[in-house]
Amino acid sequence: MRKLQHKTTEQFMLKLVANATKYAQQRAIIVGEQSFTYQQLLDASENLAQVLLAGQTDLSEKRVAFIVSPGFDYVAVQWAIWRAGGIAVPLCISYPLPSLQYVLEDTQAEIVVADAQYEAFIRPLVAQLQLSFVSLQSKPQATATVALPTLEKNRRAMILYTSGTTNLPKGVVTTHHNLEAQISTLVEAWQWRSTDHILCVLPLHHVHGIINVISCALWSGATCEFLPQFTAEGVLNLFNQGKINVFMAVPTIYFKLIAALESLSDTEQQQHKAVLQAFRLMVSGSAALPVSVMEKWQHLSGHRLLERYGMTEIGMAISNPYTGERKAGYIGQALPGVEVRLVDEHNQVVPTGEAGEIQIKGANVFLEYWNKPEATQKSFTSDGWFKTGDVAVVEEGYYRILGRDSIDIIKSGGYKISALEIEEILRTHPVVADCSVVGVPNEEWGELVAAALIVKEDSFDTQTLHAWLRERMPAYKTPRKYLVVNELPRNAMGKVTKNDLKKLF
Ligand code: MLC
Ligand code: AMP
Repeated sequence: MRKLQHKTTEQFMLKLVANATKYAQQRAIIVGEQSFTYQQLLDASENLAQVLLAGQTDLSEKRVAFIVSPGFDYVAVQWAIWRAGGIAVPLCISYPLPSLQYVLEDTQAEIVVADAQYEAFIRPLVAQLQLSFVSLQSKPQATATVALPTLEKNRRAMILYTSGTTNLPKGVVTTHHNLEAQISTLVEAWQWRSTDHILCVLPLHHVHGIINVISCALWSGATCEFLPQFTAEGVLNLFNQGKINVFMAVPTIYFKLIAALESLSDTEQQQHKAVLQAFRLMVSGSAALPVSVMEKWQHLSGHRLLERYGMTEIGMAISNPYTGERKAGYIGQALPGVEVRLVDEHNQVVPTGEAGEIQIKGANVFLEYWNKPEATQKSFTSDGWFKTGDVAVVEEGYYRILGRDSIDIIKSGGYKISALEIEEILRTHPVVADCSVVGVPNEEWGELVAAALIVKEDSFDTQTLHAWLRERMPAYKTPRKYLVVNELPRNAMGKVTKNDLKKLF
């Protein structure tokens, strides 16, 4: 296990609660016609913390998984788990059951919380795994009240799953101290304020939505409005109400908003532009922002997007400046409190202007991969730098991403997808003799997942295969292109040469 740099008794949760108390009567959350104050959030999370504790004094890092629609209940459950001393494991609401089962088993979750929308779906799995279940539909009320536990800063707080260069996703463990560092650097750098009103359209099982959007907003006394299912029209309608002044999204979302705006008349476009120009901040990240998207967005909205770079393991690390030049095609400079260096294959810092792997140090960096000490150790240098696997260069003081170390990591719609994970599942299909998965460049999605297959039957059809895959993995991971081949391109060692394969698509 990695050695912690900090161990004090100052509490992240106490600060979060103190901030919320300061803004008690202000609106914290809006979903559709409903709105909730910070006081309601404090009350609901305290009640749920007591429900989870059920008379015990501390959940002592028990894993509590929750499948809850984006909105007030999601945040109330998240805060409740933290306040009760548990580890929050947010489940992806679009996962099929086998993917959820993997997360529940891998985290060794003991309690599952579900809202009305997901209760019937998840209950059989909860029963099969013999876990405790808390139904939000039944509006649970605490029967016993205990003093909420005192949490040291290095208490584990959250596990988020990330796909990588192994065939199964890994659980990234962040502590309360990590969360505070990840939030406060952004609050400072992007000048968050209590008058802000942000729209959340992102999924809530990844850092972009969880940290950058909801946690920064609620740390600052701002209002967070949810649009649980993204549509470009839905977003533009909410923008038009004139209250939202901060927005954060992945490049694919800006691409879709641009397409929606471009389909409107000139007059309508001008009306939208007048609204968008009044925003305080618009951020893009999770995948490379194409210069063309940045320029079109500037033309349509009058806004220069702020691009930043992050990762599940580190939160955000590098950002274009809030004030100062936001350079197209660049991710900016190190955020406050985050150390960044570029190194060669021997972990030696490269001279300025040369390409190297991005390595990160700071209180923002995660603690460990859950139950994977070897993977954790491999992802750090002997002197404690986290190895991101992303390659960059510094030009005129700004970092520019050049690519990734591994061809097996695909970024599509801002989601990180492991080619190996998809190949592993494909190989379990009775008709697939062999396969190889790659990401092919695509303007809208960044990359599209593409699978080359060697099949055992001529009558094979990809539609049936696609439906079969959909039962085993979330939609965003499923291949969008299939190609049946007689053989896969291989090198002298017999290894599939994925760069050659990409050319076939
Ligand atoms: C969905 N579709 C895709 C696709 N995903 N097609 C190609 N490639 C993909 N990856 C198709 C669906 O099959 C469907 O088509 C249609 O698009 C709509 O599907 P959907 O599921 O409703 O998609 P939509 O809601 O429009 O999703 C698009 C999106 C979503 C951009 C909103 O992908 C998203 O929320 N991305 C954000 C992911 C994120 O938060 N990443 C951050 C990770 S943290 P059809 O034909 O079936 O109707 C991280 C660190 C950091 O990266 O730095 O932030
Ligand atoms: P995830 O593991 O899902 O958190 O995704 C993290 C990865 O997203 C990083 O390692 C990068 O490869 C990529 N990423 C995040 N932000 C950017 C960006 N602004 N430009 C290019 N890639 C990015």
